[in-house]
Amino acid sequence: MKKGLKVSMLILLISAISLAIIGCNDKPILNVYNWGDYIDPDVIKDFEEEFNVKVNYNTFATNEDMYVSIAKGGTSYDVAFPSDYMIERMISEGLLAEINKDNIPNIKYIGEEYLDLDFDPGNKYSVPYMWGTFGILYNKTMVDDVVDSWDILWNEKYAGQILMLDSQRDSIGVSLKRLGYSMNTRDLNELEEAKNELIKQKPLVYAYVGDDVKQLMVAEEAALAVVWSGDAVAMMWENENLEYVYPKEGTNIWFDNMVIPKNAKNKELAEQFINFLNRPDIAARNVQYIGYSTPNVAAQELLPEEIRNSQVAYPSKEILKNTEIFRDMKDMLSVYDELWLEVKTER
Ligand code: N2P
Repeated sequence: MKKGLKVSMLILLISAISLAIIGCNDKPILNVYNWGDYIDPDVIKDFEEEFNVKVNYNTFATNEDMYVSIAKGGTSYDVAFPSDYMIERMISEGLLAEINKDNIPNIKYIGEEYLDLDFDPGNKYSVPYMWGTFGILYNKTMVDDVVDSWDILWNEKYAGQILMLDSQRDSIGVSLKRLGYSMNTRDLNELEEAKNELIKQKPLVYAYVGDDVKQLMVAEEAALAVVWSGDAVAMMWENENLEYVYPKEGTNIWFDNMVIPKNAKNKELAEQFINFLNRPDIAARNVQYIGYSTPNVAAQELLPEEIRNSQVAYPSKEILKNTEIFRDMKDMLSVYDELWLEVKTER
């Protein structure tokens, strides 16, 4: 074969292969950034099929990790799922795009108590996804004291059997609440005291955990853990010795909403995804998979009675009265950051 012919055949072959590759990949891509263990994978598949798109799904473990990737990272995400105080911060730093509600008609299914909250008045930048509390999950066969106070997490009897959340606002919040202080305190003496208590507690702590809390508690490798309510529900499905308690000193209530970062590449598709997740049948299915509490009233009605009536997922007004929502600490943020760093690096 002549050299010229060979070269043109090679070019032809390369173009055919590239065309085939492009052909498979020409679907619009939605970049999603969510907490680990926080969606039913089939819900993503259904969205991909129904909208003929590809979802790139990435996960994070804490609000702070998510913030760093979005504020400083190179990846542009189309949808992310921060909590209340972090949404407040991202709005104030101009990191979020305004959401076009015309593309989210399913927002009508959200209960009004989950809308128009202080961290995002008018829901200009965020649409509710899940909400919950955190509390103490304990194993009834491993703990013989009454569990009704954060104090039990400082009881030496349970040394090596206590799990704390590897999440700064949550763990600092536990320590502050136990001392009778606000989880949003700006008082340096209170913060110092909370820090010293966390350092004092450290030898009793088996580990600071994220999603691995589930495996450890279900396998009965620890007796007591600070957990988010939805994870408590999911763990109680797996092990009937587990019980969730709202400590009497009070706890945190949180709201995880969906947002669109300002540098999103596919804003309209992001809005379609947010709308899809608020379709009552989809939201109900998702909740039954992950265990968390939905703000979608129409979805709540589709849930089996044992979930709908669960005090863990849907606590009474009485319990909710004794909860506090995290606020963005703004100028005090570095104090909280430094405090947590000291706790984590203390030996
Ligand atoms: C799920 C994480 C839940 C987030 N693994 C609590 N805000």
